[in-house]
Amino acid sequence: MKFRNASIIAVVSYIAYTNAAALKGTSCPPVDSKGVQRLVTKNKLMKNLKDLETIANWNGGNRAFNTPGYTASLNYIKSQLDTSKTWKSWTQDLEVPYQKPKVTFVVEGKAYTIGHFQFSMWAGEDDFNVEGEVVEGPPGPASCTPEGYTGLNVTGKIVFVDGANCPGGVWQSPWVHYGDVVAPRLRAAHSAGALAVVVHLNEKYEAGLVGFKQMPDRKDFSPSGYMAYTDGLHLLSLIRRTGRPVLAKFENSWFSGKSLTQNLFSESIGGDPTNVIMIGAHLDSIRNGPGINDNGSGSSLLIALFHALQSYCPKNRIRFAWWGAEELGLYGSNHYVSNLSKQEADDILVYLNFDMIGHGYFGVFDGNSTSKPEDPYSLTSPPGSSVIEKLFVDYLVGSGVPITKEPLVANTDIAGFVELNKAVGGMHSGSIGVDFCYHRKCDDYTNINETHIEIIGKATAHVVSVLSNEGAKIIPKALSHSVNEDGRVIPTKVWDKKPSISEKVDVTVGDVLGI
Ligand SMILES: *[C@@H]1O[C@H](CO)[C@@H](O)[C@H](O)[C@H]1NC(C)=O
Ligand SMILES: *[C@@H]1O[C@H](CO)[C@@H](O)[C@H](O)[C@H]1NC(C)=O
Ligand SMILES: *[C@@H]1O[C@H](CO)[C@@H](O)[C@H](O)[C@H]1NC(C)=O
Ligand SMILES: *[C@@H]1O[C@H](CO)[C@@H](O)[C@H](O)[C@H]1NC(C)=O
Ligand SMILES: CC(=O)N[C@H]1CO[C@H](CO)[C@@H](O)[C@@H]1O
Ligand SMILES: [Zn+2]
Repeated sequence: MKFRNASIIAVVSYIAYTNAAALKGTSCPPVDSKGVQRLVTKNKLMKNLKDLETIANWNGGNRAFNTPGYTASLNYIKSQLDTSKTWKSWTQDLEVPYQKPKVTFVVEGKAYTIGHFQFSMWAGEDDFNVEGEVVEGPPGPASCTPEGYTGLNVTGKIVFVDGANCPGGVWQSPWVHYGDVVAPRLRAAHSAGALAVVVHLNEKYEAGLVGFKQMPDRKDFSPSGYMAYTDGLHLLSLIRRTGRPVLAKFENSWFSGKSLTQNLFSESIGGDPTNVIMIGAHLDSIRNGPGINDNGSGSSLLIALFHALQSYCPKNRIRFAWWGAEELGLYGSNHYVSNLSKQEADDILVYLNFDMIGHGYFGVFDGNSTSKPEDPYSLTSPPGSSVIEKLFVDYLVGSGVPITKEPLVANTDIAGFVELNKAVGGMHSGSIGVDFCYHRKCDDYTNINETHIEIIGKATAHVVSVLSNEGAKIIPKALSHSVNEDGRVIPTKVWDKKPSISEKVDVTVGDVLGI
């Protein structure tokens, strides 16, 4: 009986859907969870990702900020948005500063490829140009402490150290934390009087170094870099075989510039403009690869939802945002938030974020999160966030899907909206430790589990439908506080250490070594 009713409803809503399309928005049904879910399918989600991958392949292998691949990704989505008569779309320009290091390491006339630990807090301040003898450092973990250098005179020399994990260091295969392996070595070599230090990447660190924990202090940061495993073996055999000092020239200089990029938006023309449901994902990739899980997967979900929602007239207005320059430090979303007028800020009811939803676990952002002093990236969830969390959790639990509580962190596009005290939520399926291809070239189409992304897609379809229909009743509205002399809202800093260009971007072996 129940089943029979359900199928009748399904037929009715299908008719409503075709009518709505025919009427081109003159009259159409409110968003219906089941109907939207039906239209968010794995085929559609995967098709968008295939297209984004093709775009990366045609544009030098990535879709990063300030590259043709980003522009092509933006145009690809925009051309789809522009087909709608019931939604309006626009872009927002922003100027983003960036820096690029140029590192050279030449040993007896042979140039070795060196990765720069480019994203320390002091990026840009460490131009150097040194010349000296290259010597082998203490073996293995001994180079993690100053004591390891006992009996070894490295004063004025470039020390080449093994990159094995340090005692107590965390190694989430295949990743190893930068802070755990690199920072102690830089400190130790520096205190032993070395002129410079080059870390020989361990062959086990297939994916490289990542993370921004325990950054070295400026005073510990002597000229430094890392070398790939095979290159390092070559250098070692050279040092060992020549019975005389081996000289190297080690140089680094930074190039700084500014470049324009865009955020892309689309919103329903209909729907209550004073209770806007915002849904965002970042569109840029890192430079090392096509960025299909990170974060093409979130962008794909937004495209699929956009198409699915064309059949409905949202009760509360729905606005999608594809952010630019996230990977450089959340520039796109922060710019958007800080350019809102008081009215525009007040009109936003909630913000949902989707990035890296292609495989791993089913992480739902914690709506009751509190910021912890020991974790500078942790955030306190604004009021209403637990309502959003519950919508996701109830849906997923009801579908028999296991859930992981995902802490609310400042290094996502959510941060700007937390600073407006807006209810936030969304899903995330894990990065380091779950996604072997995180920030690597292999983050391509085949890195996506289509069952996984579909489950998250349908859960989101459901939550967006509920929020579009009842959001104004179930979410407390956060009104903005003060405005500056230009009439723009002043976000309340929840975190004074927001990722900057130097901190946000992970240290990977990628850019330089191309893996
Ligand atoms: C270490 O080497 C430097 C440079 O070769 C030299 O000036 C210094 O005296 C040496 N220190 C010791 C303790 O041998
Ligand atoms: C800031 O917002 C105003 C409208 O409120 C808009 O006219 C202007 O173009 C925006 N500026 C940027 C840089 O996006
Ligand atoms: C979040 O906190 C609220 C209020 O303290 C509580 O009612 C709710 O059960 C909590 N939700 C979760 C998912 O922990
Ligand atoms: C794909 O994801 C689903 C849902 O998380 C999981 O059950 C399945 O094992 C995954 N498949 C692979 C090949 O990992
Ligand atoms: C930093 C990064 O590369 N990308 C983001 C992709 O999305 C997840 C979830 O929002 C973020 O944690 C990552 O920072
Ligand atoms: Zn990323």
